[in-house]
Amino acid sequence: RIVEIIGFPMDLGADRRGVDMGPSALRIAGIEKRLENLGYDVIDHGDLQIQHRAQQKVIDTKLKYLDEIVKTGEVLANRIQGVLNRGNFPLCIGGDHSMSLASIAGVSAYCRDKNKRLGVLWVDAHPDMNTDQTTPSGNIHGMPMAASLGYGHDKLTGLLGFSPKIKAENCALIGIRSIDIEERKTIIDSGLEVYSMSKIDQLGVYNIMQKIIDKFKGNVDHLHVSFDVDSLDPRFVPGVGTPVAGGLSYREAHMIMESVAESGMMCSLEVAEVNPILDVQNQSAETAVEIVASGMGQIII
Ligand code: DIR
Ligand code: MN
Ligand code: MN
Ligand code: MN
Repeated sequence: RIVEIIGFPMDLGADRRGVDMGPSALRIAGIEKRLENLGYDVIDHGDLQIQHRAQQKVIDTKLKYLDEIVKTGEVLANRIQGVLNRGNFPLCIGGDHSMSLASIAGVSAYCRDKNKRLGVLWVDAHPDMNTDQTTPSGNIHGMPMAASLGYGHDKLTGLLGFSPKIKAENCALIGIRSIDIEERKTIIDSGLEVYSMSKIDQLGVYNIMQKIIDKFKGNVDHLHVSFDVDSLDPRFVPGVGTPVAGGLSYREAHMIMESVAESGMMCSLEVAEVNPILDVQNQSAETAVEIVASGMGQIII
């Protein structure tokens, strides 16, 4: 099986600087070798070109850097479609989570062509369900889940010319512990299944993942996993722009991805929000690489 890595050094979707170095940090942490050790052939395409902040103006403070995010997002979406059409596995490495608008658009376009039902597992401290109407920050990395479901600004929901990209009933969110007040209304309206940290405390990650996978098994042909590394507790992953206490333990994060691997359903994966500037000795990227390996089938014994 061939894994094609696409780096998306996007930092226009969030306020804290440095997340554009995420793809480099993941490569330095040995992502390619790790996958090769699991038996994959790996093609690393390097990074897509994204204009720097210094070359941009903030035009709309409710949707900061909208045009460049949409423009580069379309490029990424097309590239992912290409990987899937070749029969290969796309692994997108970010970059802030606004990347997901594009990756999900690309995967969704592919699924539409091939008549496959798309499911999304969203692992994150945040549901990323803001719209231009509800955002407290104007940062597009807080909006990709909403946009994929058809909520928000036309330019975000309309990527590749169709909307919505996913159905709420085919999505599950896990690790959630930071929801904005207005954002909550959109979540309730959508009917999304949200497994908060509190639910994880009650039921345990293993049981929740069995439930999620069971549901996907009957309804989904292509599972896309979007992994925001701030889902982990900041003790393990300090290198993130928006750390939130009370996150996934190291083992809980692995358990999520081991369950995904065991299901055999994952057909595309992305890792977002690694920020080496805020990190200690690249440990966040190293942890992210280990988690990717778990998702791609690495098991101890
Ligand atoms: C916050 C932060 N909800 C916002 N979102 C983050 O700005 O919309 N998502 N950090 O990963
Ligand atoms: Mn190689
Ligand atoms: Mn996120
Ligand atoms: Mn997050």
